[in-house]
Amino acid sequence: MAIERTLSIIKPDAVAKNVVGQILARFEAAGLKIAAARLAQLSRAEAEQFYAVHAARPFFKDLVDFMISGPVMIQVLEGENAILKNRELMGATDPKKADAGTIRADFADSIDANAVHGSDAPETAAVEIAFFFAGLNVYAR
Ligand code: IDP
Repeated sequence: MAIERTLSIIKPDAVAKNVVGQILARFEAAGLKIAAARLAQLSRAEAEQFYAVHAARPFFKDLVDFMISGPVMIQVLEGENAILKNRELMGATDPKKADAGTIRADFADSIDANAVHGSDAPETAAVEIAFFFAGLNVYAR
């Protein structure tokens, strides 16, 4: 099994609900280690660039508005199969379709306000980690 890193964001809805600790505890309980972390208020330009792949989608403006509506908690998770493991912990994009016991099933309200982001592949993980942690320490654990 490969040790991977993935980029995780606890979105503004979950930060506002004060469940950052509960979500981080799920990552830790699943064996994922926090290799870097910071709380941030994204600018519109940052959010637009981060989600540029969705720029042509009808929900793009709502997604950007939501992502800048309050602070987010951004972390690098490290561990065996971290990318897939994180996606499994998150659950489906639409919380109504997310499996019971997943973060989105337990903490998300809608497909717009869906509590967490997680990289979906090694290539996107590398780009997303560099986007938020360029020049900052990421610790091998
Ligand atoms: P993911 O976050 O599960 O990887 P993506 O398809 O990459 O899902 O979409 C990025 C984000 O865009 C989602 O987390 C969600 O917040 C938002 N989104 C995706 N599809 C829709 C939609 O059909 N309506 C509204 N928002 C959406």
